[in-house]
Amino acid sequence: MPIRNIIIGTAGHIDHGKSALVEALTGTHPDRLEEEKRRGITIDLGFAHFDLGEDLRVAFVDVPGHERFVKNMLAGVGGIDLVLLVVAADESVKPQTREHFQVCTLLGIQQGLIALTKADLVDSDMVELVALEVQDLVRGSFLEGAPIVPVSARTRDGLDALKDEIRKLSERIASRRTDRPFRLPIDRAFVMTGFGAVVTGTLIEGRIQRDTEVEIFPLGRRARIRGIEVHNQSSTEAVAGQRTALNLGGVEARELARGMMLAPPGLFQPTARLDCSLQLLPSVRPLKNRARVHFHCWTAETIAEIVLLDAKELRPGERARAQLRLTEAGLFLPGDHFIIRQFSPLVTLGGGVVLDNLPEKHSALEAGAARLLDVLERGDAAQRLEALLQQYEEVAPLALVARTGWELSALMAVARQLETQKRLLILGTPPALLAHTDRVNRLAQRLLSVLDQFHRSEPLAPGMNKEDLRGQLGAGDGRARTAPPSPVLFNSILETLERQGAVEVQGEIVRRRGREIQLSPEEARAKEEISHAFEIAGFAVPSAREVLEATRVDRTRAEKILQILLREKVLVRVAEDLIFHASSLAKLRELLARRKTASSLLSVAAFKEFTGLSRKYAIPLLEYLDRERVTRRQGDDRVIL
Ligand SMILES: Nc1nc2c(ncn2[C@@H]2O[C@H](COP(=O)(O)OP(=O)(O)OP(=O)(O)O)[C@@H](O)[C@H]2O)c(=O)[nH]1
Ligand SMILES: [Mg+2]
Repeated sequence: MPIRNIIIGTAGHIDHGKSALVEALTGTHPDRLEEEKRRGITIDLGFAHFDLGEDLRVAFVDVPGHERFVKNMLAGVGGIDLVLLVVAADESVKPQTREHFQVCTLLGIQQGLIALTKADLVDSDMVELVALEVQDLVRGSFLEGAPIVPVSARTRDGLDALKDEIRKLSERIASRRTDRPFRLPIDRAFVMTGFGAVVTGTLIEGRIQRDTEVEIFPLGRRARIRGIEVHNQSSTEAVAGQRTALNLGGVEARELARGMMLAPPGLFQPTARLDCSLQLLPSVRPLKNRARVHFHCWTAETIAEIVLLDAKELRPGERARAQLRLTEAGLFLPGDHFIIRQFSPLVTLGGGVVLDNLPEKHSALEAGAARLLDVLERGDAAQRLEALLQQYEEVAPLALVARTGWELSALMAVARQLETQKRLLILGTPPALLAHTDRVNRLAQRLLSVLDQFHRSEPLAPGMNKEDLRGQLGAGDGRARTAPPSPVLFNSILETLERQGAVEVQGEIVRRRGREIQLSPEEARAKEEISHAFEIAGFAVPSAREVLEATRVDRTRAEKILQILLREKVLVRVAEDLIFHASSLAKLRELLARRKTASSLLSVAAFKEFTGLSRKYAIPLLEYLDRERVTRRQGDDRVIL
């Protein structure tokens, strides 16, 4: 039978018997530190586990109740499936009972149960009274209606009932997602003699294998997983929802610390800016725009400036959208819950959920940004992907993995669904980029208008050079300057437009379909003149400059007309400044053919003589004939082919 893993976090006021209860259930006292033992309080997170029957392994993350160590509690509570709220029957609800409970609510924890500890110290009336007070506290929350079990760690009364409730609740826990790239927030890092760096944490999503690489955020380093332990047992793999210890190679333990996050290499980006939905607790003072607070997410802790996006201040009990600017970057993804706490006095203010982990910097919401956040907050997977896609002209699928936390294959499945609805294009094999259809259509329109504009200002040009056209598409559309579309996207747009009959592509030249070069009567006359000048010159060709200057059109236009003649092959450029009329070259071929009947060997001198050309023209012309395979060089002579 496969063993299911659940992780229970304790919560509750100092001295209410959390650690004693964990010990009573697991046989392990979770306090590890010398100081904890001496002072009789928990300072940092403690871990212990036990098997409930053959198929359920229960791991505990035991947290400190002391108000000064709430930050340690926050580092532990992130990865739990279920909270065990501990309330001492002789003291009832106290400040950290309340605060820990609020934290669990803000973090979106779904399941939990309540233990009334030290039941041996009070009578049953008192137990009932405390139960009522606890019910008051949790009314309207995820813990409303949760089991309340009186227990005693001393007499062990109630422990079986508690285990029964844990088993029942475990059935209702949605298993953590193993179909996403893994993430492991580090809660401890230390050196183990003979092994090197070891980190521990709850694997919150995905799965990890021994001998694979991890990236350490925000350190920006990579390391190798040399060994994995799950619940103190060596293993080749760990899956989401397990307490995990990793032996890492390629990194020193002193470089590692609580708050860092392990993830697959090269997939994610650290971020110091988060757009989020933020909720303020009812019991605190209004939160001002630009307030600075402590920010806690998973095991990470840093300082955040809160930029309220749709309100000037956030009132107690209310929810608003905000951009958090973090002092230290970390790996955070949409859907991650976080807690904010005030500086002094140090109390929990509220919390929220990340909507966009890589947002633009903004301090108020423009319509577009507001729409994006709306969809990211409430949309389904396809809607969210589409909304993200609309932020880009085009984007690599992996860049969207970094903004969703989805596995690439899952992302592409959603993309293909959108593709069949004609919402996006998937280009390249393997898929190299995605582009939203709206954006692509806009780009196509822009391409046509750039091309029209080009034809208007360059009536003598056959069309626009592809690369120039692509470059112009990046010049921006009145708003921000954007990069030109990638060749892949550009060519795809061009192909579509060609198919639709809007443009014609000839080699490197693009023109509007049916667009002819349009010559004015004056230009047509100049074209005649230029052609004629070369024609009558025969082999004694003039320089292009002379010919162009003799026409009545200006130099630039004359230059273009010359280009047209060259393109139409009326004129042929034999060398840099050596242009012949096609009829002269035809005549030359004829002469050579005739000469061949006498002798196929031709010296430069003979060639000069019978064409009447000077050496300056004869050599390049012969070279041209070689290239055209009319002649072939042989020593100093030519063979007529
Ligand atoms: N009589 C009685 N004493 C208990 C029981 N559970 C705990 N205690 C005592 O209460 C004191 C505090 O217990 P802990 O388990 O350390 O309390 P805690 O909630 O872990 O405290 P922090 O971790 O510091 O927040 C200890 O002296 C325990 O022996 C119980 O069920 N009955
Ligand atoms: Mg304790």
